[in-house]
Amino acid sequence: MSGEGGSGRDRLIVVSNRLPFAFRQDADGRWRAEAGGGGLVTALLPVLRNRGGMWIGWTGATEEADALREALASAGAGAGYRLEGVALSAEEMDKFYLGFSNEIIWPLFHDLQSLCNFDPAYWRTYCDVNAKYAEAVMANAGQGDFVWVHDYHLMNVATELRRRGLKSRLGFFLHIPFPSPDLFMKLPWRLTLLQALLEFDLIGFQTALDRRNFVQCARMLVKEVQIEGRGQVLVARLRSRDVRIGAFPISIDFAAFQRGAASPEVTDKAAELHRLLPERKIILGIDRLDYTKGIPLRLKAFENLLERYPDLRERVSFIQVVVPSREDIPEYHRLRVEIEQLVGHINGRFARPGGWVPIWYEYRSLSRQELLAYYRAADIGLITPLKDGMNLVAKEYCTCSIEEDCVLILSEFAGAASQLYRGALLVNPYDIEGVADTIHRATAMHPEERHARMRRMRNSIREQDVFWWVDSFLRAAITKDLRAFPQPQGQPLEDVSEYQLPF
Ligand code: GDG
Repeated sequence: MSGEGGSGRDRLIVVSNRLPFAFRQDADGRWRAEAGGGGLVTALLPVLRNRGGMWIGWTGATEEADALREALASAGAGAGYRLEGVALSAEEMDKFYLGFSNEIIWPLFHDLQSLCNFDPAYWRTYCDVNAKYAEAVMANAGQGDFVWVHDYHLMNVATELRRRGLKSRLGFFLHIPFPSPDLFMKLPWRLTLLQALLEFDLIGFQTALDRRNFVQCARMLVKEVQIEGRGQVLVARLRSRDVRIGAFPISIDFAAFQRGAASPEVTDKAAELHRLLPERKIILGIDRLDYTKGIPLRLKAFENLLERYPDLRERVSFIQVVVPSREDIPEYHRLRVEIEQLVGHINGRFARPGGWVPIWYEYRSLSRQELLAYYRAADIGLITPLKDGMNLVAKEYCTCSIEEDCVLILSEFAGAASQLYRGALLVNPYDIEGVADTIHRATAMHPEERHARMRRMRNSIREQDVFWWVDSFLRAAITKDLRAFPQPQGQPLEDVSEYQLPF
């Protein structure tokens, strides 16, 4: 089967929870594909097209109709690679996606153990669903193909593939953080899950800190494991085989974002925002609705700023965009109510009749053009997650600030901090007064310092864009000599024993 649909060489098979298209049914019963234009798709597209490849994932539907299969085939033909749908029932979605993935792994891996619901039924469905994805790979992969599995929904796929006898090389990338041993040890299925990850040939993390956490858990739980090496990719030696373990900070298509931000439409929209908010420093927060993003604490920090620095009243406007996400989960609904109450409270407290309203709040998804205009217009990017795998909004904000005349305030607990720490003002998102003081400092920063900091960050994102990320992951999987992998620039050189926070 190797080479089918491609150039005859070994193919890349990408496996992720969802396909990069959302399939929706029209009133007349026809399925329509909407491309989800995320950075991952853009980055993988050239490789999928050149090597020939396939993307396996859930279609977004709970049925397997012939009409849906046709829509998959035609969307794939248009995209230049094949799409293979995995069908999930409503119950599977409930226990595998909402349950195990989002009520256990998501909060635990973001250090929020109190939000976990360790229901044993979730684990069983998680394994069954991972087996379904593995079946879809088995039906399509040839022995020479490289299978690249993405994210926390699918950590058990390699176990299921090996059980079925697949010999292909298997890679895995975790988009979210990997927790410290203290937290990981709470997971009732910790050993099985860790061994499942070690069935891959290459495991990729966002940062050296995530990788260090994983290595420590492996050392605690798997007696025979020996970790060797320095630099970006380490080797875990097990009895019968080696597993590579790397840190690969994900990134964005720098050139595309920069080009978009410089377009006349975006330039006009950004100028319009400044016209609407004359003489104001614009502070911007953009997040998916999620309790990991730290939105309520950020609002409290902004309130604290207005309280303690009254001279900034009427001189700053805080635009907070919250993008709807996982709305059917009660925890997320409660979070939305909390955010909206806080916004109402702060605006009620400080707004001037007929004049200044401190927080401009939007609960919706922005078009790409609007998103770029907001980035371009903002004087201060305020990105304060409690914990985040990387946080691409931070990188996109810097990239779109083409005048390099603005400031990024970034949580130390975002993966992006390990790359951007030499340019961003780093904050502890739990420190309400500290964040308020940092916003104050950003409003008063000298233009020369603003430029120097922004330039440093933009250069680093330009050098390590999303194409660099794909390339370094795939090279780490196939290269013989790992000495070709020095630590990426801007990140601390370390081996596992001497890791320190970079700031
Ligand atoms: C997970 C990890 C990791 C946001 N608002 C709008 C919009 N966006 C786009 C942004 C950005 C993406 O969504 C959000 O990416 P983040 O990285 O910030 O966060 P997560 O969604 O939590 O992603 C994260 C990431 O995976 C990749 O590995 O960095 O840590 O949690 O690209 O541009 N796009 C549009 N309108 C919006 O209103 N069009």
